[in-house]
Amino acid sequence: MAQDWERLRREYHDDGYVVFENVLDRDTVQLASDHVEWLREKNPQLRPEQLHHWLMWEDPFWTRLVAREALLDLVEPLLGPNIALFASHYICKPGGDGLPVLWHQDGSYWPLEPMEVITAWLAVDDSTPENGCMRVLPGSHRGPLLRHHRHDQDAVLGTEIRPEDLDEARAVDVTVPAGGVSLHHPLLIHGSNPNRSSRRRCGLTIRYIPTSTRITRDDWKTFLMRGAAVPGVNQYFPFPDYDPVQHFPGTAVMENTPSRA
Ligand SMILES: O=C(O)CCC(=O)C(=O)O
Repeated sequence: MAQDWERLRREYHDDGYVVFENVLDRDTVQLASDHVEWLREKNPQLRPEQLHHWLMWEDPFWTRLVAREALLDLVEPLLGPNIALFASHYICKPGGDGLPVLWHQDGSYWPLEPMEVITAWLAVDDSTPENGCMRVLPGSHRGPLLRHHRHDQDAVLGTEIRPEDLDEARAVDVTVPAGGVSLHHPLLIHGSNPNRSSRRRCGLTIRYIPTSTRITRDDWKTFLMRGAAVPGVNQYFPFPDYDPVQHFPGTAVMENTPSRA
């Protein structure tokens, strides 16, 4: 679907985030939803908010999902034509039991030089205040990286910006219908409440970098999504082949669906 690139640039620049609806088609979103349940069954030892990128490295459905043209089209106006994947993580908050994400800035965690990266947050379910949608402090990406402290709460991340260090009254809810995407800046202060509803809230975080950004950890796998690699910066891995015995069966189905809604 044609998107409003001017709105994208303006809101991302001014507010540090922007929301687009109907980015992926219904069938692909349903496959992603089934994929999450498949992953949860395969990894019962993990909290469903912690379905992390190392599970993606050998997963042909996941690597192909994050390479959908409609997603890359959204980040290209901001990152340029040469795009790689840094990481991806399903944060799936089950109804009644989903953990919060305390206030943080992504840029405090990541092994990237420079910190040029954009998160695309794909709503696998309708994401609303009731089921713990993302909350952001608009414009906070134009401020500094704040101090993050360790805490002892049951939450998705182990550190937080303490509430007394920010103006929580300025927070806005980022409501995103299933199939929509919010983009956010690595310095944007954001988080989310626990899921107190009976409805699952699953989002897929996808962290895209320009190929000029170096991943400074050796034990990392990354994939080239679009355009060209910069020589000497990052090693890109081939997408894993699909094996119907060990992989999510929806992989074959998705390969036959259009990459743009
Ligand atoms: O899914 C959430 O609730 C939070 C997402 C988040 O913190 C992120 O994408 O950086």
